[in-house]
Amino acid sequence: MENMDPITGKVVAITGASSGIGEATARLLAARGARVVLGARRSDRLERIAAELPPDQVRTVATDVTRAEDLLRLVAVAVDEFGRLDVLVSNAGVGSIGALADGDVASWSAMIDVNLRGVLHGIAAAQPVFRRQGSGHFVTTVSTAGLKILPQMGVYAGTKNAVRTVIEALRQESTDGVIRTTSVSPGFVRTEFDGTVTDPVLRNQIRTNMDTFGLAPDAVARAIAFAIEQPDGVEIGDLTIRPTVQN
Ligand code: NJP
Repeated sequence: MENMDPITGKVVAITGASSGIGEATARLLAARGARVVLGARRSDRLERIAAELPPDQVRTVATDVTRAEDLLRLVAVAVDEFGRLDVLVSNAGVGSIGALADGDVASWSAMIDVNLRGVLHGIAAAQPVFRRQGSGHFVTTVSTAGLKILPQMGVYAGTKNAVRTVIEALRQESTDGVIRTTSVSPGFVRTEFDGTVTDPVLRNQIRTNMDTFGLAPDAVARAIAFAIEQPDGVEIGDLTIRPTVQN
């Protein structure tokens, strides 16, 4: 149909859809006619968001990305309910930020499980579906923390840059035109992300930055939509979206 929004009708599964960037992305894509499958652990939040979207365009799936089987279920719900999966937005992430001297091995491991293993679980779950369909798009939220390395953010940035590396390999393994990949690097965005920072001083600093100059989550959602709305043959590989005043 002429003039139809290229996002209309797409089936998009989103992890970390219960707040922040994931929620904003779900709302924006649904408003543009996409069918969205929302994944996160907080089902109550997912249900509240879903209740505000057209019922025929939304499904929710309780999803812990550290569990490979949960990603399989998220993808299966998209295929069972909407007939296919066009895009997986792997957006769930935590920020256990702190000095390496803290030696907080438990928090590092938990963060690796979400930020890196969680993305791998999504690739493993969605890639067979994308290949069967002959098309599919992985959009992954990484971070400007991986572009400009800062103290206290080493392990967090490490998880995000590990993901960036995996996505680049996936891109090179997929130059047959079936799979598109996009890495999205946000700077400070006003979300609940500070909630996962354990160190109270760092948490306050990050909250202050977010509240002072952080972007609205919708700014990142619009960048994600830009990558998704491109024709199949056009891959937007990397997008960096930061507040103009962020150093
Ligand atoms: O933060 P927040 P953002 N399984 O806390 C989910 C990156 N980023 O929107 O499970 C499944 O509002 C959690 O859901 P729930 C950041 O690294 C941000 O800012 O219900 N989901 C929630 O929906 C992350 O990758 C900034 O608790 C899990 C979501 O993740 C992405 O942006 C800067 C989960 C987090 O939403 C979205 O974060 C930057 C699990 N095990 C990168 N654990 C920034 N905000 O400034 C967590 O460079 N979630």
